[in-house]
Amino acid sequence: MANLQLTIGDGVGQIVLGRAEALNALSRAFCDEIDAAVAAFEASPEVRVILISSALKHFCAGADIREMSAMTHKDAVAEAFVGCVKTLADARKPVVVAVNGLAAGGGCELVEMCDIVIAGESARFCHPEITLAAMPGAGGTQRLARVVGKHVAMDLLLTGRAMNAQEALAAGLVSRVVPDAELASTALALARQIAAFSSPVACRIKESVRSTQTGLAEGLLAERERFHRCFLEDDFREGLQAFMDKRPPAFRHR
Ligand code: CO8
Repeated sequence: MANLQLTIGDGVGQIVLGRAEALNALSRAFCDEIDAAVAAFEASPEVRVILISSALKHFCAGADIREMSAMTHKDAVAEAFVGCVKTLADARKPVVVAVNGLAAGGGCELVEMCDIVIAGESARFCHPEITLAAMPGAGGTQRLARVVGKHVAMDLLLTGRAMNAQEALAAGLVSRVVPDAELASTALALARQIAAFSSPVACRIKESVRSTQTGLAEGLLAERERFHRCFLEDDFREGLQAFMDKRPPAFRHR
């Protein structure tokens, strides 16, 4: 299977994630592919709404931990590394995401960058970065806290626990929950509905709603700098190694 399936129809540009060997883990190359697809759909006059979904049993297992284990602090700073896609959050066109199974870490941040979140009943959302002695670097502390509020965000970010679809709906992270069997059809019908409205108006509504998020850009920069500090810490190396060794980590708190 190719890593991405891209189709355009009825004004909807669909991106189906299918990096099967690592449950859609966001390697740099995979992120580049997704970013290029978003950029192409943003530029295409045939696309008025972007729809993202997964072809696998999970939505996305987050940043690619194996790839990251070789990265130094200097590398991370030099490439402004965030363990997630970079262009999606700035898309002008509305983005609908259909989530099945787990959206973890960078996978959850990818969801948080989208505009309307349709969850199948199997969907679960988590930020397990802390279990690796890491923290989110692509908006997880910023967009999540703005959506679900400080106390729910802290519960998720400081424990790494997963929220199920109903809990995520109640918390405001998800727009609608549907049976898994209806996930694809519901998300596509919704994307087509929006695509049938005037595109400049839909884009201006999105722009206007986004403008309520004052201070986000500054928060994202500060988060990224804090995230990069993890690469200097022993516990982070231990967290990544423990994941790859399939054993619990032994943190030394430094
Ligand atoms: N990166 C790389 N490979 C992965 C990842 C990942 N995030 N997740 C799964 N894989 C690989 C597994 O190693 C496995 O490979 P192999 O067959 O060669 O051993 C394959 O995908 C299938 O995975 P599992 O056998 O574990 O499948 P399960 O169905 O049993 O479990 C889970 C699925 C629950 C998703 C499980 O794989 C898991 O917990 N994955 C890790 C999730 C995670 O912690 N993600 C967050 C990463 S941190 C992040 O995204 C934010 C950025 C911070 C970056 C700094 C730290 C890296």
